[in-house]
Amino acid sequence: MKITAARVIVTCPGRNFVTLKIETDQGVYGIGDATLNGREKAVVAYLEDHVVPLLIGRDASRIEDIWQLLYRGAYWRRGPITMSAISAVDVALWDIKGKAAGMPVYQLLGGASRDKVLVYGHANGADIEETADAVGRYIDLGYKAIRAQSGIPGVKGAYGVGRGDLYYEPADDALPTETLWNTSAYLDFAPKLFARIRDEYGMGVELLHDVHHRLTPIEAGRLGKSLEPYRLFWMEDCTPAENQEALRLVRQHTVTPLAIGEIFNSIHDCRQLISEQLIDYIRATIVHAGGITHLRQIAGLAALYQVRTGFHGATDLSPACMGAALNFDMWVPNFGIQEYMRHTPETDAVFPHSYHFDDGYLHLDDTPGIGVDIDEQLAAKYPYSPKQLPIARLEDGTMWNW
Ligand code: GCO
Ligand code: MG
Repeated sequence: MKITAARVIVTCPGRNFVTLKIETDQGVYGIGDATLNGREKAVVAYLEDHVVPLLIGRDASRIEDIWQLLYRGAYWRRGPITMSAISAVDVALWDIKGKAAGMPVYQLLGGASRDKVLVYGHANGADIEETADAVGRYIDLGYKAIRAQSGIPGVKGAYGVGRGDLYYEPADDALPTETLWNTSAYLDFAPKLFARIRDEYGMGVELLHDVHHRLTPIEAGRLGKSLEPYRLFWMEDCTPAENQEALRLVRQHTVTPLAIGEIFNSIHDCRQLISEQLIDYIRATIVHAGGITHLRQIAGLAALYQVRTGFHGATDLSPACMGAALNFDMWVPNFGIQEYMRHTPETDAVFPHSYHFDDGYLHLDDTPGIGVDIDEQLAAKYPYSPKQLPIARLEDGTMWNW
């Protein structure tokens, strides 16, 4: 089966998505997500200028060889742009292989290890009361696991406070929104938030929290310790994790489970975190970490150390990524949880998909491939629109981590 064409489709049904579509001489095609939030055009150029010309005429069934060609052959390894582009090719080829075999991708990986995929949703509010109410609404919707984020008194634009309840979206048009950060206010506030939520809803729901790279290791240790009474499922991205060793200090101070990795793009970003058991969940995901082919290696390493998967699944990862992730989640032995931020109805219409939410889980059917398509005519109605993620500064103006 020969690759005859590969095209990059950019669409903005509320937010930008980059999709690679690969066509073959047998009429079977596949799609893969290549969206890198706020830096979308860099991946478009990488794909169009440097990857697509290499694909034409190749055997679409040789997924591993094409992965190695794009990784080794570029000479310049790793990095989010390269790895997002490789991922898009990889997923599109798995999609093709599944369609050609008449099987969902999880069957090709080794078959289902579970019947359905546990997900967590995002409850957020401007203050503790609003956030507690939002948690209640997610419980009513059937969610078994809920991430809670709240506005913090004295912190303008705290991370995670959305503009809508079900459809949180942080990116803004053109220039980045400037937010403020205050670590002391946050460290005092966060335990009060979770005390309030546990007080109202008891221990029967899993609670998660995203620190979004804001703390130093010793601060993260303090936060984890202060949240222990509320038995979090995980505390996410407590420090920027370029320095993997730093997590040792956090571990020495808390038994709150740790999840890291949504901005990682290679196994080398998390090798030490995993092999020293410095984290409990690895969040690297299909679109930014080299596709199904590379995630299989990361998950295999993680399994040796009882680290489980918890893939990133924010709205800036397209339904094509979600379809690939869910197929992976159905198979991977050391599955933990899958993040699920609902896409808007406009996005769902551009990407018809076979997965659906019911009673706290996402469910897949037997649709061959990744189970997600793109409606190109509809996609064309939503042209690219420049977007930027917010930035954060301390009160004296110092740049901080958003
Ligand atoms: C998450 C993430 C997102 C990111 C976003 C950036 O845990 O879902 O932290 O909210 O901020 O994906 O593009
Ligand atoms: Mg996160």
